[in-house]
Amino acid sequence: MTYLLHYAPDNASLIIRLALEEIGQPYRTILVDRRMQAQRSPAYLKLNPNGLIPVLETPAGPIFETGAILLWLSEAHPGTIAPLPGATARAPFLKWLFFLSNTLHPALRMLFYTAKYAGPEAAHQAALQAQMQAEVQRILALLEGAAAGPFLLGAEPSAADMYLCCMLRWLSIYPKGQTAWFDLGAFPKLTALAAAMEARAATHAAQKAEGLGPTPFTAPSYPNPPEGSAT
Ligand SMILES: N[C@@H](CCC(=O)N[C@@H](CS)C(=O)NCC(=O)O)C(=O)O
Repeated sequence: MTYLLHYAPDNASLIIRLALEEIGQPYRTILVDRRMQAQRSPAYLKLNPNGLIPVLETPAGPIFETGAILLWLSEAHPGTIAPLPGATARAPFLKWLFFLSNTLHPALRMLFYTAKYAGPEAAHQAALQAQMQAEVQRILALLEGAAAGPFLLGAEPSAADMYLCCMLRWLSIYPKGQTAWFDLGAFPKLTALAAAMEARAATHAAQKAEGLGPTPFTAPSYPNPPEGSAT
């Protein structure tokens, strides 16, 4: 069976693409055209009633939620993108995976979709932006202190690194024109982690597929994808 990844360029589906590339499993992709709001089409809502990207179609059915997809893939392909159950690094892996998914990713969503959370008032939106910027700085300082190096858990990359590097990328470039507050260089271990992930063949494949440019994590630029658009 070939997996089918419902994706939009430079969306959270990028994390799943990196994981599939690391696993080395054949997969196909299908564009969710955000310019047409295809994530809200009846057909897509049957796959993910939240109308969010990504969805991965698997023999177990369609899975949504990035963290859940990563965990499912790590179980379906043991020893590829996560420490095995029972290994010393398994508990830290789960801890950081859930932390990224439950804490950092929602903070990014509030930065990127501020009106959805703060409503139409400019002052409310500015307050939420400021609060989430401070929250992201706190989270990244915590990860900077915890990262074993070169990857979060040590010598081997895991799905948690793929998740983190994509979020570091997005913080550098989104929302357009509002990223002056963010400086990856303030976090040397996370910068080294991003550089280590950038050197991997899986990243090169994702760069090519989604037009991510030469340094997608350490010094990202806006994508120039062969199809679709990021927003
Ligand atoms: N909790 C979701 C969040 C996914 C998410 O935020 N996806 C964004 C793209 S990166 C999306 O679908 N945005 C479209 C929209 O909000 O309409 C997950 O982990 O998969």
